[in-house]
Amino acid sequence: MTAAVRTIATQPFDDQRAGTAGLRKKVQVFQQANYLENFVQSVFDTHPGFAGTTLVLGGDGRYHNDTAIQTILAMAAANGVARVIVGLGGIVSTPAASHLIRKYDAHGGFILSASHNPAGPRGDFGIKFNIRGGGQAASALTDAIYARSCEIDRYRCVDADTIDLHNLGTQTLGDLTIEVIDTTEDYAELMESLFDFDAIRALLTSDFRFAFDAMHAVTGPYAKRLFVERLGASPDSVRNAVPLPDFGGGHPDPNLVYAADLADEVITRGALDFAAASDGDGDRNMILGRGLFVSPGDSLAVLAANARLIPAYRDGIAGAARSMPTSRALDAVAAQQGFEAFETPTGWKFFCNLLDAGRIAVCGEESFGTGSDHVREKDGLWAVMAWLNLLAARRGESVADVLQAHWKTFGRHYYERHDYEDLSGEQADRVMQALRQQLTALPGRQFEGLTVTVADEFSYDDPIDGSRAEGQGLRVVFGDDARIVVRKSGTGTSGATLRLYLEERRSDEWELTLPTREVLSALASVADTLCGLREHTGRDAPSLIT
Ligand code: G16
Repeated sequence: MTAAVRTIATQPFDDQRAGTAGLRKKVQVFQQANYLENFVQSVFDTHPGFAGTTLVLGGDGRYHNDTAIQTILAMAAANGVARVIVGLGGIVSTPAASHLIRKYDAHGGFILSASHNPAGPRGDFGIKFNIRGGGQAASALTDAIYARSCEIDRYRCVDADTIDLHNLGTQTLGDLTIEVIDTTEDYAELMESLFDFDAIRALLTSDFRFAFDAMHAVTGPYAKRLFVERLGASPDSVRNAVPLPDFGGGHPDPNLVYAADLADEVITRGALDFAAASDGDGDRNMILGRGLFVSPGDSLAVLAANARLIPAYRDGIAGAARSMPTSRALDAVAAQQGFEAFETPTGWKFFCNLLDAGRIAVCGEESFGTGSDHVREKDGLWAVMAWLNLLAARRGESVADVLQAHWKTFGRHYYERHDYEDLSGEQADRVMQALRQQLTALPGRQFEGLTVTVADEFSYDDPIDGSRAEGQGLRVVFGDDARIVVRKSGTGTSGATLRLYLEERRSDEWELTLPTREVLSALASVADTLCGLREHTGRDAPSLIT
């Protein structure tokens, strides 16, 4: 049955430019009349070829997820989409959405999430559009969508009753077919095609003490399906497994601050052999081993170095990539093992061309993101599975054993990120400017026994499509020994967040297990001297250190 298409007049909003990963705003912003509609119609208007194709739709289950899905379904029907695949309950993790787009050859997908940001009526909401192939829209497309959103004067929708998202099956809305599917099944199958399930099952059903914390966000159902149903882990090993609209009032950012209880259990009390957590939309991961935290940069380097232990990479990897602020632990592995290493700007979208071209197989970021060429998003559960596969293959070795052997071979890159949150835009700009104006004078100068070899503003020329991204962060490099990086976050929803990244490499054996804070304190002082952090922010300390 054809549903009548209505054309609704609207006025543009001037703030729909995508950040590092889509459009993220307070829920109240998205609740304004026509706000979501304008953005979605701008995508339909800008990106050709939706008519008669498939779209993937879902989100991390946060507050406003259901309402937004109903709106997008009514608009998809009016814009000629033939089929929308929606996750049961409207829930699809970001990596699972990327997989579904690839598996069902969809023209693209809308992923509704503000990642790890808190949820609820006063929390954050977000939307991003992923293209055919599963990757995030590249900057050229997000710029075009933004330009369209600045001039939009109408959107299309059909009148529709509420679509039932809570039962599996097929419904129609005009000429649109809506399929509600259980995406955990597709995702578990994908994992089974990559990893040694028998070996991981043997590990998880032994006396190995394991826990995964879904933080009341999207990964709960996926983790239950994988670890408990497929791999035999005990049901209580998956914690906080029910996705809640407000994430249980928590902050589902898997790091030592927001997953402090788990960290205490594993690091301080040594009560588990291995534990992990994921974030709101399931793309981030934190890895913990008995007595220690695995920094995201180390995790990426260890997985790249041990990739051959994973069935999907048994022949080795062609290359790997990290974002510029991510520690150079990966580069040390690439240099020794002879694979290509790439340094890209912050934002997973910059990995996608390299993944599509087969130039890299694994990639990762300091912001707790790790992934591979199996999808075009970072994938929290993939990282957990990769570590479990590694530990199963190196049976008898603990996470600490694996890390110590790694550092002995490649050196250790001590690493910290200091976030200054809720600054004014001017405060953040003053810090950036203080450093920027010294860049040309820095090479050759010495600080705390370290000599500056390079000081610049990072730009990136994509080797696949030739596009150029400029202004991607300031970096002061002290050869292979250390680095200071400063940039402004592109994911916040209030004020400006400044990120300071500190990295120092040590390779003598006695220096491999020092407290990170101790190693990096001199470098932090150098950064303060160079950027005038205290002076320009008026803060004595960062808001958050990860
Ligand atoms: C997003 C991006 C990541 C980026 C992170 C932090 O992750 O996908 O590539 O590293 O934000 O970005 P920024 O430093 O600009 O705030 P997520 O997990 O928030 O979608």
